[in-house]
Amino acid sequence: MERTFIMIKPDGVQRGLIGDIISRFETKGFSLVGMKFMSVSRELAEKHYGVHKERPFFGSLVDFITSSPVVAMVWEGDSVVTSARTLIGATNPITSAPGTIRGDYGVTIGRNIIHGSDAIETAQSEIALWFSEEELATWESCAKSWLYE
Ligand code: DAT
Ligand code: MG
Repeated sequence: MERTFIMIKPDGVQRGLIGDIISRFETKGFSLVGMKFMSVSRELAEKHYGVHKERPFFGSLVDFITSSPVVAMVWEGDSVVTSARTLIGATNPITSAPGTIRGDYGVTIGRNIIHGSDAIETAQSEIALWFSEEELATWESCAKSWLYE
């Protein structure tokens, strides 16, 4: 089964969207395999967004992610990496489709509520960066045979 890394950013936490966001992944049919509510160190934020370190917004992005707690999660399911990106919506919430998390709740790119891994390999490295093996639970949902043929 595929896994992806999802993070509810400080704005999503502060705006009271944790429950709604988790609910969207649960009702879609994905399984939670790891979750923690945590403050993010600059070192972790800089590693997580390392691919953007030359971009002009890098400093403010790291400031934002470290400004208030986040919810870090790992979700599992068929094609969950791509599907989670679809549930999340386009990077800039002003153009994200209605019905997506960013489309429903955001207005600016620098406050876009949630992160989701962009590819299977990225998901693997982000999961390893944020979680230890012991923090991830391997389990099977009782709904599995009703979700998959
Ligand atoms: P995504 O989060 O959709 O994968 P990304 O990887 O291109 O988007 O960028 C990571 C985050 O950086 C994004 O969620 C918000 C911020 N960001 C991206 N482009 C930005 C910009 N032009 N100005 C300000 N923040 C930006
Ligand atoms: Mg990205």
